[in-house]
Amino acid sequence: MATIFSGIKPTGVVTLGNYLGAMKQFVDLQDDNNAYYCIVDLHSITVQLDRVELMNNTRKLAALYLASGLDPEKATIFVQSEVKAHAQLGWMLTCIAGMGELGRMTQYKDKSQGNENVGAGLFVYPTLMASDILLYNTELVPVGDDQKQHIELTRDLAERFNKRYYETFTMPEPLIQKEGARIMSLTNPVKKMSKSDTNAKGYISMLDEPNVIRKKIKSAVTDSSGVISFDRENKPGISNLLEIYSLSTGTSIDDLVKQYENSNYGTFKQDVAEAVVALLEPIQARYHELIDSPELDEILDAGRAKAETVANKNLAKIEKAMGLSRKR
Ligand code: AQP
Repeated sequence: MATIFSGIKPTGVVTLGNYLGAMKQFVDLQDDNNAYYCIVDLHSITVQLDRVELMNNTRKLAALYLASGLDPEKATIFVQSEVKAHAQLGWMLTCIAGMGELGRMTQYKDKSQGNENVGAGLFVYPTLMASDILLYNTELVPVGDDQKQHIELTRDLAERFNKRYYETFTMPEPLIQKEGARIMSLTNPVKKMSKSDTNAKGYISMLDEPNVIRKKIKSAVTDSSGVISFDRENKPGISNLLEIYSLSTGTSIDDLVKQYENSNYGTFKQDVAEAVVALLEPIQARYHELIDSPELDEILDAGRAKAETVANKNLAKIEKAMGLSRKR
């Protein structure tokens, strides 16, 4: 049994990429582990968001966590900003992080590109993520592979803290799946699918209506060879659809390639779309039952209380290790 922590930013409605790369694993891991799954709203304010939209997104994400199969009896589900220790430890870790190492984070480089007024929050984001993870003595962090560099930084900060002060932190390891670790944009399959993409055709939201899903997959960018085979470099669009299809149905990519040997892209895309619709329809039905229910608030309140107890206890130890306590 390992301690697990992971989170998703409520910057928009979660995508099929977030689900296949992260959330699906969350569900598989909740049975035999001590799992914490967070809605990391403090991370989402690193970009400017409308306040009401953010509140709605937070609630939607909580409902989608549950609708996807997360069970509050097994996992602790909570909102990051409600457990104040995250921000406190985030500041303490910011003070031991270097400008150079933060500047090397590819996500920061990508998101700040060409923007001179980029927010300072985006720059220090990885120290808050380190705080989320280290606060619970986390051993495993299930993430998509875009987050690998941030986990490495978390380990560096933990090691630095342990050497400089006391042996305080557990070293976390990333848990990245072989398949689904990077679902790509439907309009530009060399770029990852993102919920904040300004072009909604690039992503499938977990709440897209079946006909919207069909349309988006039908217009997904592919190539002109007409052959259905897996080759990420030369056929990124078809390879991405094969991966989505495989993860949505549990059929291996090799079997799908054999099955579609003599098919055209039109038939293949239609079947991919139906597989995604079949995957998301039951999740959406459960989501609609939960979104306005008092049960959702009760679950989040209980999750906050549970997370807070562990986080506050650990924060007191970490503060003491750093000298943030009065000499009596
Ligand atoms: N395209 C993806 N394929 C596989 N996994 C993905 N993840 C994100 N996109 C993909 C994984 O989802 C988890 C939650 O991510 P996040 O919301 O905290 O941040 P993100 O990685 O920046 O996700 P987005 O959708 O791209 O958000 P925006 O557009 O707001 O920046 C993580 O485990 C991530 O790896």
